[in-house]
Amino acid sequence: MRAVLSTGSNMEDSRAHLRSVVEEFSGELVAASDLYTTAPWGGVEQDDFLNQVLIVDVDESPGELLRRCQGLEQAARRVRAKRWGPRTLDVDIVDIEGVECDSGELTVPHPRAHLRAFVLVPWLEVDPGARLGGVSVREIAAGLGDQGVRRL
Ligand code: PH2
Ligand code: MG
Ligand code: MG
Repeated sequence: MRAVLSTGSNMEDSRAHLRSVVEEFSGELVAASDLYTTAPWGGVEQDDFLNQVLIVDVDESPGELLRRCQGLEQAARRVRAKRWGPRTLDVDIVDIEGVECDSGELTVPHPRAHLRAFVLVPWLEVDPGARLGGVSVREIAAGLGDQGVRRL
């Protein structure tokens, strides 16, 4: 099962937090984007984020993948203080090939991915032909304009 993950951090050693996800999936990694510095999305005043997109090929169900992502967030001692606020590590499932689900626990494709250049721009770097809900990611990203996403 091929999945697109978006990772983000704007607290502590953000590079190390993002690296922990690459290491967790090292044997299943298809592609990893460069790191991007990104202006905070969502209206909360906070430090810029570091974001990355990973494409992984895993031998597990969407629910199992979700729990693995949550385990990584817990390992980074993530606290859910504020919606869209600062975090040590966020690991989101953006898309899973051939899967659509809305279980309350997990919604795939990610319901806000199409609004977030910090997800779409790194995704395009590793998969220029990417599609989200049947629509070209390149076209969606072009419609968003400049959200302050810069490749490091
Ligand atoms: N994550 C959020 C809210 N806002 N902004 C950027 N630039 N990057 C993020 O990863 C991010 C955000 C909550 O998931
Ligand atoms: Mg998120
Ligand atoms: Mg999340």
